Amino acid sequence: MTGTFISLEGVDGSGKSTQAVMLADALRDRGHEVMHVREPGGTPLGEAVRDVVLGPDAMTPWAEAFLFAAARAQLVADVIGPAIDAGTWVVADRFLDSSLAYQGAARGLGIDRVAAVNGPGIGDCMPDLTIILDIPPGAATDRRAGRGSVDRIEGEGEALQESVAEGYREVARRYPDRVHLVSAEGTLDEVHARVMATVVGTL
Ligand code: T5A
Repeated sequence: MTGTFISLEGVDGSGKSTQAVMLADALRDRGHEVMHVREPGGTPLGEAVRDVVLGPDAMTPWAEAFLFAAARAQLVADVIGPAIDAGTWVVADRFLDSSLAYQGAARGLGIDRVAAVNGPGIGDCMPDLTIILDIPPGAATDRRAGRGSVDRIEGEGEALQESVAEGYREVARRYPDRVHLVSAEGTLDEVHARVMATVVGTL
């Protein structure tokens, strides 16, 4: 028996981290073994990459893409792959589609080229379901307001987030069987209900 892999995606501040925790808890309540991971991170290498890639030092778009891909390859090998093989459900706060939307679309590297770079590190370990939390970037920025620190990518402002949002819409058009857009507007419970309806309706 293999597990089920669900990834949550969206622009910065769309509510992914909050909804990932709520989804993991709801799946546990239904009796599933659940692992919750975040990207970049989830392994010692991944956390070190997170510090570098979200830190203040400038880097080229391809350097950024390779760093995210390296962290992802380690997370798949050490954590997600073994968990799926053991029958565990995995809820991921970001996965490959973040790289497709941010580096492939918004940075202009190309969705196909970024997918190709990530392919060897991921193999066949792809999500069974990807939920993109869809919200106007301005509303997501408002949600993040008052949190204090801003990382390098968040600090680039709303124009980048608009391009990311368009990138996610393109990803959803390309992979309609796997990727579902879910409105992230409304209360936490309203968004959670939409997420659960999508999980139950598609898996
Ligand atoms: N990145 C990442 C790439 O460019 N390429 C990649 O391949 C990968 C993996 C990651 C950054 O790296 C980039 C994308 C990112 O810029 P991060 O710290 O993980 O950095 O950044 P985010 O994923 O954007 O995390 P955030 O915490 O900023 O946003 P979330 O997770 O979308 O939102 P969340 O849940 O923390 O909520 C934000 C705030 O809104 C409130 C929450 O309480 C919180 O205060 N909120 C709501 N308020 C009202 N109504 C709701 N429905 C709400 N939902 C949440």
